[in-house]
Amino acid sequence: MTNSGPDPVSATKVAVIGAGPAGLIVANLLRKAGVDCVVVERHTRAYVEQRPRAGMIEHRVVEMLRRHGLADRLDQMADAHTSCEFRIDGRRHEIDYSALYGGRRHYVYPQQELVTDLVAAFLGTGGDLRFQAEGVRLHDLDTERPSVTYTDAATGRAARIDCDFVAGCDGFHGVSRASVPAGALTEYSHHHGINWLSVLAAAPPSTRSVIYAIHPDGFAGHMLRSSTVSRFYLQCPVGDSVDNWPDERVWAELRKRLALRDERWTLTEGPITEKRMLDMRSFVVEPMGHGRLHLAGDAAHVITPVGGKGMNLALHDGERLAEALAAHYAGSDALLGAYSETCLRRVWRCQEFSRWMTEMLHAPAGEGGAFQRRLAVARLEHILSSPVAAAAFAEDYLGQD
Ligand code: RFL
Repeated sequence: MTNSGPDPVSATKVAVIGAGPAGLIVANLLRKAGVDCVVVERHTRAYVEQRPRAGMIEHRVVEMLRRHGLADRLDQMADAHTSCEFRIDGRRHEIDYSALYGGRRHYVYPQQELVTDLVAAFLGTGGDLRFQAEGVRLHDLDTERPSVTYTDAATGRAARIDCDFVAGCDGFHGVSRASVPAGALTEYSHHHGINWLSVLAAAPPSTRSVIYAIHPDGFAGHMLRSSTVSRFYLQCPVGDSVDNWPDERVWAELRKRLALRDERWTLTEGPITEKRMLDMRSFVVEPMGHGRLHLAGDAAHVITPVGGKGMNLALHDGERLAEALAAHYAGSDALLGAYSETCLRRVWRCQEFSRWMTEMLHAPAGEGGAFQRRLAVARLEHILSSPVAAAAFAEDYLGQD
């Protein structure tokens, strides 16, 4: 993109909406396959490269990034993880999931670092990525030559991109899914009946592996991001607000819910840099596209952070979509025809796993939740005592090949 902005009218094969993990993997892989594409992104480059979100990348996804030469910095910076810890009633139980699933590992690498790498890789090979594209609209999706219009916020100029396909990778609130005619898609949604307070802190991790704590006052999670930053989660009632959670209350509640009964363990605290109330809901749309529009990532499905699957699904969709579009230009539409079904199979598997894990980790506080808490503990004890159950957990948690 130049300072004078893009040409008012341009043509490409694939217009990619959104420069998140899904859109950027589609764009990078299409470029590698020699398929011309243009990416339009609503925000600035600095914004997308600094937006903290996910942090756990599956082994399979890292291998895909390596295959395409997109994992150099990840390989230098990411920590590989092989186990996680559950805390119930103040006692810790470690699961060495890697040993249970062929030595596969998780990689802790913040989402914004991956986005930074994928933006650099795309632009570095001359890719056309247009930031600050305001008012994006999709047209003629039912025809063989759809188009995308927007206004370049930096110059105020209107622009149009004519294309063969649109890859809708603009997240849950994007314009792509909303552009599909009413009734063409079936939506499935579920609210899990809890909220999570999500906290990002400039605090070194107090653990070597992720901690999931089941406590009578609610779930608490300690996630890893880097040597200087940690993410924490606290279960809250639906309708709760960030305003009810001053920093002192956050730390007090984390100390209480994560505490160990018979061991010394200290929670390292630090300045809180982000606090958000997460509405714990799941959503899937079927099929993942309409006409010449194909949806990928959060544009087609959202999943709670339980199990760390959202970004991994977005990258999986993106890989499948790029591969299918490349095959189309090589003369075969079989992969494109199967795209939605292929992705949805993994999406529903992950939704089921995430829901299962949500039920295990949460129970309503107080007397009403006592029965469910016992079920949650029984479920966890099953994984901890049965090698078969533990192996099934490991396969889902690490991501099926
Ligand atoms: P994204 O990342 O939302 O990117 C969409 C991009 O599209 C742009 N956009 C538009 N551009 C043009 N025109 C429009 N009208 C547009 N509307 C939107 C946006 O600016 C953005 O750049 O979607 P994508 O690529 O599908 O990626 C999905 C992932 O970001 C998401 O699933 C994960 O972050 C979910 N998630 C986690 N996933 C994991 O795999 N592991 C984790 O540990 C994990 N932790 C998390 C998470 C999500 C969280 N939040 C904030 C929802 C933790 C949190 C707190």
